[in-house]
Amino acid sequence: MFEKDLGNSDVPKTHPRYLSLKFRHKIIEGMKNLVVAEAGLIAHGRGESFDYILGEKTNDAAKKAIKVAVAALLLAKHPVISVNGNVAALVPDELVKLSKIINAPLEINLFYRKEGRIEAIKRILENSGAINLLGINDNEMVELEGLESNRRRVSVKGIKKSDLVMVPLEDGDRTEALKKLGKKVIAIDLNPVSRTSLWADITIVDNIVRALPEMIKLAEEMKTLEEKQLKQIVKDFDNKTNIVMALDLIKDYIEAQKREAFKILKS
Ligand code: PTJ
Repeated sequence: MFEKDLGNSDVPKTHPRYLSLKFRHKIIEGMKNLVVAEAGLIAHGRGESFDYILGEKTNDAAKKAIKVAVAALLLAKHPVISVNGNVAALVPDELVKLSKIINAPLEINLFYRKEGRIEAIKRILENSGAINLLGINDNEMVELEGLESNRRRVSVKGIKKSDLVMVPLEDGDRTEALKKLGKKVIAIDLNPVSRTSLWADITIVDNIVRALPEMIKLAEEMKTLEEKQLKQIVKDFDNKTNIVMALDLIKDYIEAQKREAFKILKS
């Protein structure tokens, strides 16, 4: 009935915000053991606000983008999944599972460098079954052109040689740099108008905690599709239209909430 692992507060599973609290505590725990950067808490809070105004569920635009993203990952020659602290804390098992199904390595790539973080993230991913993690061996690292942040350091076996990079919860600079280097980019970002969302080829406007399980399910189903069918799925997609759909959803959700709120205020 009560979930003891939610820090010091016992939160009953029946609590209306149970899931949101569960993931909040994963982020807090992650920060305590160096997986998550301090700024990761703020990034998570920003994500929560967008999730709230998207109705906290996977919307139709996101479902469409998820399907296209899976098709693109299955088609890519060298797909890579970039992993930062927040993602590792929230969905380590799912990252490893997806990486294995679509045969795309996980590459740890951090914005905030702090001693011990790479090791902490490596530990959490290996506990979830990851093998051959990239981004942990200094000898393999090179610098991406056109990028000044720590994220410029990438693995020659991973992001450097990739044709497609999936970047969940990313900052805009690297997405822009990756695009300028000719890579295809899949973003998972709750903010439909972040620079990452706008620069990406395929933008999944959804919470990573819902998007990844959905991607795993679809990847299992779609891996038997023929190349021609996968290509058609990618070809039929228009990212701009999809972002507009996500924005319209926010607008409609807020309108509906406004009506509901005024009913309560009146009574
Ligand atoms: O671990 P590091 O050092 O690589 O740092 C990771 C963070 C996330 C701290 C860093 O990349 C950062 O500061 O990111 P930003 O610029 O705050 O962008 C994060 C984006 O992810 C924002 O647009 C948020 O709305 C979005 N976001 C936050 N939580 C989620 C999310 N999107 C999907 N799912 C979430 N759970």
